[in-house]
Amino acid sequence: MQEKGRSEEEVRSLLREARRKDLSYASGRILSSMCTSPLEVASRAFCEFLETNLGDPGLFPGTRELEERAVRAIASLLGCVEAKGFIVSGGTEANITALFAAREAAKRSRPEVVVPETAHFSFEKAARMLGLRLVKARVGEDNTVIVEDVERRITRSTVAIVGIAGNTEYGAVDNIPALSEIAQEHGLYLHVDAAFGGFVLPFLKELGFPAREFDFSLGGVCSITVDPHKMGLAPVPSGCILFRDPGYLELLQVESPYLTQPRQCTLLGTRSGASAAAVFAALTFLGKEGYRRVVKRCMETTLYLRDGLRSLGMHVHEPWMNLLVFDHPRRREIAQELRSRGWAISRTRRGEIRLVIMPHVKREHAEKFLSDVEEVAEKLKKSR
Ligand code: 0PR
Repeated sequence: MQEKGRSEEEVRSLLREARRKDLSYASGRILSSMCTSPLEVASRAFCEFLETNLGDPGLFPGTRELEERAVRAIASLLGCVEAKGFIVSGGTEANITALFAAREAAKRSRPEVVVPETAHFSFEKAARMLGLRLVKARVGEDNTVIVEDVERRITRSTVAIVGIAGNTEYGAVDNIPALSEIAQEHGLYLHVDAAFGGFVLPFLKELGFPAREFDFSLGGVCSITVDPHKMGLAPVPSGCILFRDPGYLELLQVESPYLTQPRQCTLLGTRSGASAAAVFAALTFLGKEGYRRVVKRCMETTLYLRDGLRSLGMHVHEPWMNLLVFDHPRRREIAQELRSRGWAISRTRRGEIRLVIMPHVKREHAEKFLSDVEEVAEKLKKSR
């Protein structure tokens, strides 16, 4: 660290310089991210609550109330108003919290958890931290977990099974109703990772798209991860973990006698009240109607891209939500060319090209993307 501080102007100029190197969602060129520009009202809320700390909620009872209201709103969206939980830092923390609770509840000497092989890498982190053996169940052609394979892998050591409502690579939604039945039959904990799908699926259904059940309306679902900093349009960091039975929270409790609350259940100690305020602001500003509109627009753009890419000869997987995966024999060169033209795209583990159509991806960006794909495909044809 340098000895003397610099002027605010100098500091700000250094910050601007760094920021210029970043990509921006507003450019419409980020097609690889599950995050997006947060709503203005949520960003403002975030800034206004910067100093608040929900690790010591007695000092910030107003902010704590906003967290409770945000949690209640998400719980009611996901089929159980009574579900309890927290606004956390994101999907990773939420998934770790859920598996922590499941492990504490089951008390097995060599605990195992069965996850779809498509599970996000946060489960790998959770398993390593919690001393859980991660047992991977196979997925079928549609990229959803094969339910019979999950059941086959259950042993006396299993403490939880996991289903994904919107998996990271394909947006595919596991057969959560079947997993719920299995969980109930075996008396097992079922966690649903709806980090991405939680703010999409409830609205898809209302918009008339086919959408599988995934939430607390299914009796076997014990906890759900959902990320406001993905399709909830809240700033990073904001995730949410919900438990149907508040008893699970008690299992996570440690004593914090010198704080304004004598017990704490979250993984983090000092934690952002700004996230809670921002999530509350986003939910309250948009309401269900607002989210439905956002999802509708994303789906229109997704289907527009699907049709456009198909007409250009790409093999496009039928989208489950606003996430599109396509393939072509020369996919590696196509991806490379598109990247060199400034598109941020990602690839699945199998090598297909993956696009996440977040709200910052507008129709005009989709049009430009398709015209670039067309040019790239033409160019490749000639270079054959
Ligand atoms: N569960 C699922 C289904 C996810 O897709 C993700 C993240 C997580 C859990 C973990 O959430 P956090 O990253 O909030 O802890 N999915 C994205 C991914 O890994 C995250 C992401 C977001 C990646 C923005 C890139 C990016 O630019 O692909």
